[in-house]
Amino acid sequence: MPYDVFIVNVSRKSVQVQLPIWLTVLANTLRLHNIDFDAIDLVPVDTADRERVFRERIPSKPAIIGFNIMAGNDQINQVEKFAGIALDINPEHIIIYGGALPSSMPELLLNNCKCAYILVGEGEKAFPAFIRSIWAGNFRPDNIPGIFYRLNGSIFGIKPDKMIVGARVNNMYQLTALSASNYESLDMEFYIKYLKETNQSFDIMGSRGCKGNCSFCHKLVQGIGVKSPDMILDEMAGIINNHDLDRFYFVDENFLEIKALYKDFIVKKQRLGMNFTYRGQCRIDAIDEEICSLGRDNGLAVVATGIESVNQETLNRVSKGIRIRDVEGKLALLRKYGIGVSANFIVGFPWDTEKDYIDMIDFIKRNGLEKKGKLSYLTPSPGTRLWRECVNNGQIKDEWEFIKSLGNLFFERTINFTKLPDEVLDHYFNEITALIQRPVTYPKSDTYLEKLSSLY
Ligand code: B12
Repeated sequence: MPYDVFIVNVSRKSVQVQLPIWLTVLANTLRLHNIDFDAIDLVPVDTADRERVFRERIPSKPAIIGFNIMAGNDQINQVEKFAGIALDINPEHIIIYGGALPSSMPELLLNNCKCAYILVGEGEKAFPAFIRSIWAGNFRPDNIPGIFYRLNGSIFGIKPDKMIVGARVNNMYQLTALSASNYESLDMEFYIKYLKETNQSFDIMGSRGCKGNCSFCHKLVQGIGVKSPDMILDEMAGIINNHDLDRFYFVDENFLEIKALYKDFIVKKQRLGMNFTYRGQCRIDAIDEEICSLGRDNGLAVVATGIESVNQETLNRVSKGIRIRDVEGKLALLRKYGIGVSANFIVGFPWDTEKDYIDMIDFIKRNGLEKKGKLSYLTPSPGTRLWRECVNNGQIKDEWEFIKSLGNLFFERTINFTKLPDEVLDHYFNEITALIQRPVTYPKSDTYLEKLSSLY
């Protein structure tokens, strides 16, 4: 085994601390594949100490070093900095990037970044296969779908066109034990104490993928993969028993929407006599009496959903596939059952007018959504149709420079697509945000405040 393996979580500029789900999944799959590795999580480390800690942990002997990157919040620049430090220690270190951003633009990143390889899509099978391939002396792993690399100025690699993890069952993929989370490599005390201090829920993943095809959203995989309810409940029981935390947030887009999964989850939860509350996400049109009544009696505290715009024409133009007149009925249903809502809206569609924003304000007030949601600026995110359009029409001139400059993604205006002056768009953004934004509870301990305040 000539190369040791490291997976590194580099912080991003954010007002929140987030436990890296991706790292828990890679840690789990490496263990199941009997591959020894070290996880370096820089988030719990004091900001001023991160570089020193990283330098101490990276060996001088050549190693495989993996980083995750999401678009925005300066993360690409942070990752590049630490990848650069690793290469300073030994230029023969093999750097590989994975996650949403590298998956969305592998060629661009390989041409501009310090990484030698990029993993596009899911990592559960491809990452262990990549490591074994390097161990075997094969530095051109052409037979592993998803692995991209640069050679003599050209880029090689095959993008997986469907989910490659899990077995296909009917229209979906059943995720296996490979996709479970293993938390052993993380400083769980750091993350759990933060959640308790800020009264937040523990992020958990029940499924991956989305059937939607919105122009502004990037999909990591084609298809939907689901964990079995037993697997999900087992992960939840671990958190409840080991950390005395019984509030969860299903971060996957579809959890409540895959009704068979949700019902099965409830039946098994009841059978196990487990007690917890949770927030779940779904499209608003998936909400019905059955979900509400099942949810109310079984811990569903909040449904998070994207309404995006209150203008039907806009919803049609972005292929949202919902009718605004039905939305008010769905919101009323949630109210009737005493289930909270977190509603997401977007401003900045090219054809938006001031009237759209005045209507949005009315809609929020009429439906009691004050302090119950989030507002975003329409932002081109790498790998989306919107991004392509911006490149084609010259709104994004240099893709690499633009990616590096992405700041507080969705909450900071990057391009004004409307015909309104910037000040007018910003004015409505601020006014609607003040109305709808859920209050954020900030931590009190210095250890968290130091990390967050140094960022924004
Ligand atoms: C859950 C989620 C979140 C959660 C994260 C929770 C958590 N604790 O991790 C929350 C809600 C906090 C979140 C926030 C944001 N998110 Co988000 N999020 C997602 C979502 C729905 C799923 C991601 C996930 O956890 N999947 C499960 C894990 C297992 O998959 P994964 O992370 O992709 O990792 C797999 C592979 O990518 C690969 N892999 C990952 N890393 C690495 C590293 C190496 C070395 C290797 C080899 C492989 C590898 O292997 C893993 C296992 O298969 C995706 C949607 C999507 N389609 O991916 C959006 C998504 C990733 N988010 C996105 C964005 C933009 C954000 C925000 C920046 C938006 C915002 N401003 O609010 C913020 C970040 C805020 C912050 N403060 O940092 C974008 C990223 C776009 C892009 N091209 O980069 C996505 C794709 C949404 C979208 N459709 O636009 N997000």
